[in-house]
Amino acid sequence: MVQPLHIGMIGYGFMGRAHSNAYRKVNNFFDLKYRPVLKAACARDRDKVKAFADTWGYESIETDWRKLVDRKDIDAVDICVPNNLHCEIAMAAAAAGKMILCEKPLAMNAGEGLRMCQAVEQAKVANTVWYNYRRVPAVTLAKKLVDEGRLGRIFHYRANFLQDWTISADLPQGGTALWRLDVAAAGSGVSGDLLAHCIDTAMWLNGPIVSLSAMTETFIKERKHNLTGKVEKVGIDDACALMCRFANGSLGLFESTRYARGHKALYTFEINGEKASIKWDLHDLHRLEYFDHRDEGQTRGWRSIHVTDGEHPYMSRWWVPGLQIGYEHSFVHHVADFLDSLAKGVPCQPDFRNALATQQVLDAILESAKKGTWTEVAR
Ligand code: SOE
Repeated sequence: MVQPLHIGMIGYGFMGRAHSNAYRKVNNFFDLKYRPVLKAACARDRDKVKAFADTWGYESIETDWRKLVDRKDIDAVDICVPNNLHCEIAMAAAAAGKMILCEKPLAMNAGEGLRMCQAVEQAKVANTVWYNYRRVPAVTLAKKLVDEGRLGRIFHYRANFLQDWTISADLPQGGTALWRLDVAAAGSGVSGDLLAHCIDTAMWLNGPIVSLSAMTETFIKERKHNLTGKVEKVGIDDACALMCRFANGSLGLFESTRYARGHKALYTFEINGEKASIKWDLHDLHRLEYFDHRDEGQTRGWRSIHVTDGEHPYMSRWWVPGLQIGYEHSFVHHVADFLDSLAKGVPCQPDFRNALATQQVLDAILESAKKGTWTEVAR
């Protein structure tokens, strides 16, 4: 018997849509013990949240997240609001005994993240953070190849997340659509928003980052604030360059920016090992490039693996070999894995504790950039 899992969604932006879509589709493609039921959507603007609820099929609405968290008919709370609300909502949800699915980054900083970990661990509620790129099949395949030891000793990890949507100085900061530019709501800029994805994937594939040196820049120093109507200082990092050491002795090089003209969401990573290398590109997300030095010399070269076969991660659930899936499916996979982890009674990674490690790296990045020094990552 499939059991219902009643979802309470807080927020209705881009991620509210991505997650709702995943909840609706997951049982059509995966055999699971649980089925998400879209019980309630919550946001301050009644008309907007009503329209969102109608579009995605939520049974009811709330305009105060505290009411949603207290509702007896909600099993799991999905936090899709700006970063400055993650901690307060998660603490209340854990205290109310709700499972929590929280958007990335986990929190504004590691201090908040730690409190969130303690709250869910004390309440013993299932929890996960939506670092969705782990569940793009080609990225999951990369993890499998690394874990099988095919790359041998790892020397280099290189990643970028490049965008260009904030170059205009006329773009305001703050408010519903542009909270990512407001340090009070976001905590940081590209480091927490984009680099966080790269760091999560990197530590999943290549282990902990132990020390680092980072450089950040805010290219546009002042922007009109949507909430006050005044021109205010910009407190976020517009761009970040990072070099670091991993615990396994490999070197990491990362860049994230919203000022790379022409790039909309170019997330790429490459890993170079003693025996083999792999690389991946979000713009071509169903492919994994693989070079194996053990191949016969004359035909040795980069293989472009079209990750669409039934034997590839998640792909047996979708179409026939050769037909690809996309960005939205990474969220469907995350929900499938979350529901499966509930059935098995195991954590769904990244859980809060795992995502805290990324938060600790993010804190070290901001500290290093501010002080201009090499920084150890606190654990
Ligand atoms: C920012 O533009 C953003 O939407 C991030 O917030 C997401 O996490 C990333 O996946 C795509 O870009």
